[in-house]
Amino acid sequence: MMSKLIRRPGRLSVALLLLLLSMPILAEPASAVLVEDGYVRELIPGQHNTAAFMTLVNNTDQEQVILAVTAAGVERVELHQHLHRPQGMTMEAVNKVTIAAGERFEFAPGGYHVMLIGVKQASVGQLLALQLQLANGEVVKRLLPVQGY
Ligand SMILES: [Cu+2]
Repeated sequence: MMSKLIRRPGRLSVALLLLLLSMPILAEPASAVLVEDGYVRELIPGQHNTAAFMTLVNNTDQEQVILAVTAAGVERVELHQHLHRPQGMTMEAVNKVTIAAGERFEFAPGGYHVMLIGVKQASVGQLLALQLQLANGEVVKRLLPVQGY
């Protein structure tokens, strides 16, 4: 009985955190592009590069284009894709990402990812502020949680 009472506040604060994370979307007029399930992979000690993953949802009936991404405390952000080459897996920068009308675009391990280069700090539990610059002029801002491997 005691342990249940102790665990409960933890669950409540997770629910509260999720609610707070989802609030910017509810409070602002709907963006042309929505970010779902976003996270940043924790920085391996001694390394300075990592990646962010998420699903982008085109909320409009027109094609949407991501031109650039910036992140707080990160020197350079690039849009990357993984490629299978004879010499093995390699990654390459792309200058934009296009999401067809009403479609979804996934940044996922082994595929497209948001490459974070020169990251000051990214440890589990931290939130990283990411900004997506759309071709329509809109800037989509999102706080992404840092997750472990
Ligand atoms: Cu990369």
